[in-house]
Amino acid sequence: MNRARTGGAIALAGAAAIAVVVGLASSAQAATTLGASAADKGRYFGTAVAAYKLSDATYSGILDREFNMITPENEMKWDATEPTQGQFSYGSADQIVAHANAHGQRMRGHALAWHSQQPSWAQNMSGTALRNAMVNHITNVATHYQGKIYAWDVVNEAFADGSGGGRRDSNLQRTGNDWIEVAFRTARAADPGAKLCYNDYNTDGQNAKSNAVYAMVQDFKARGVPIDCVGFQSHINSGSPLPSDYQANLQRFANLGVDVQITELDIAGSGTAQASSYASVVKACLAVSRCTGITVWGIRDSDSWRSGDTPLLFDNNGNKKASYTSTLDALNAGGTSSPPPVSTSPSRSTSPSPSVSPSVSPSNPGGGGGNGCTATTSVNQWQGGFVVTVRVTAGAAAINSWAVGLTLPSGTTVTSTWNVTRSGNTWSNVSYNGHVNAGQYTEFGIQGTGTAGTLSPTCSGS
Ligand code: 9MR
Repeated sequence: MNRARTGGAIALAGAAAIAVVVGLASSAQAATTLGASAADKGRYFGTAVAAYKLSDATYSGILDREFNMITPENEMKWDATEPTQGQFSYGSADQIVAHANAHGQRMRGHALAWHSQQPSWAQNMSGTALRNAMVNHITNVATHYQGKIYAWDVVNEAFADGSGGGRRDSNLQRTGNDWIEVAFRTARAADPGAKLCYNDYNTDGQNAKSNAVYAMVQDFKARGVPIDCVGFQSHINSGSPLPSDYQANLQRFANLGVDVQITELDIAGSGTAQASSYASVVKACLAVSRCTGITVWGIRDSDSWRSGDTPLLFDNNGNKKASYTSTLDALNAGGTSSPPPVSTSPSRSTSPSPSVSPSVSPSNPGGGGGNGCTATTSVNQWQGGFVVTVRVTAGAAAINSWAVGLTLPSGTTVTSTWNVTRSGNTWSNVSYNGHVNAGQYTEFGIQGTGTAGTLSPTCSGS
């Protein structure tokens, strides 16, 4: 039924011997699995995986043949990993990570902070208690998987649907608008090598919701909040069709200086219509150099969260559908652009002076003067905790190292820092951010408990 072969394979069957030889030679060059073909383009092809299905030989057979990236479908969510406050449970997620390690697959982590699938103890929390619980959760989970995750969905689905273009109301949102950037800073501190993504649905074309996400990413990049990638879930159906500006939307985010990834692709339908939509998504990703990979949200139609829509690439028996063939063909047809070189180090925050000034407050005037640099601080304060972002701006000449004098008030405790080394009240550059060009800046961060108050940083550079 769905075992239709490509035109090339059909041609092989009826061809003369010499043509068979030629045909074999060319088909040996085209990759025959999704993962291998994506890898030829410097990208990955992944799937969501449920730990309890790994013992199903058909399921794991397809997984290990076709896919080189895995997202746990539910096993890394808050309810699964911290069912009781402070007691972490990693069994099912660890099982998936072990499978990935054994089969050369990489991992996308999903998801550290989300309004949904919270354990009941967190659902019942608010304010400082919830904020601190979120930070503790992210710190523990990202630390447990430190070095094992290619990219984390740090925050999932934080924006509202519809034309309003604002944040979704949730218990996390009510802890303060800065909850998203605190989540990203916390994740960066725990696993500096993981790419940190914001992930959402109905953001696949330009609309009020994706515009709001775009503005957030732009703001984060301007202020040095660590964000590396944006995930576009791409759950496509008749109520949420594939937008005509899908590629353009990916591109405009990429132009902000983040990777883009298609994170939960499924397309309701069947036959050639579905197959053609899958090919369109693949082509769009290949055409955007910072689109680093595609993940489908399950393997067989029967594995889908909405199996009635038959939205995946394999039928219930594990046979390849027409959509599989169109996807592989589109991958093999290839893009002309490749993604940027893979880097395991965190993105640097050194960048030209932004036109956007920090929107957090208070922002203290520069301190120090002299010796080539000034330091300013922006404080995000919530009840019981804070993040201080310190900006080091070079003067009229470039500097190769810097040290900021900054004393935090008594009663505060530093819980994490990023992009800096500390010795008492002196905060110095790390290897990758000592050099700052004239008039430009780099930023580092300090997270802690207590009240940061008004800070008076000094700066010396050389
Ligand atoms: O596929 C997941 C399903 O098994 C869960 O029951 C559901 C619970 O919320 O979450 C599904 O995955 C969702 C993903 O985590 C976030 N984006 C939407 C996905 C489909 O609902």
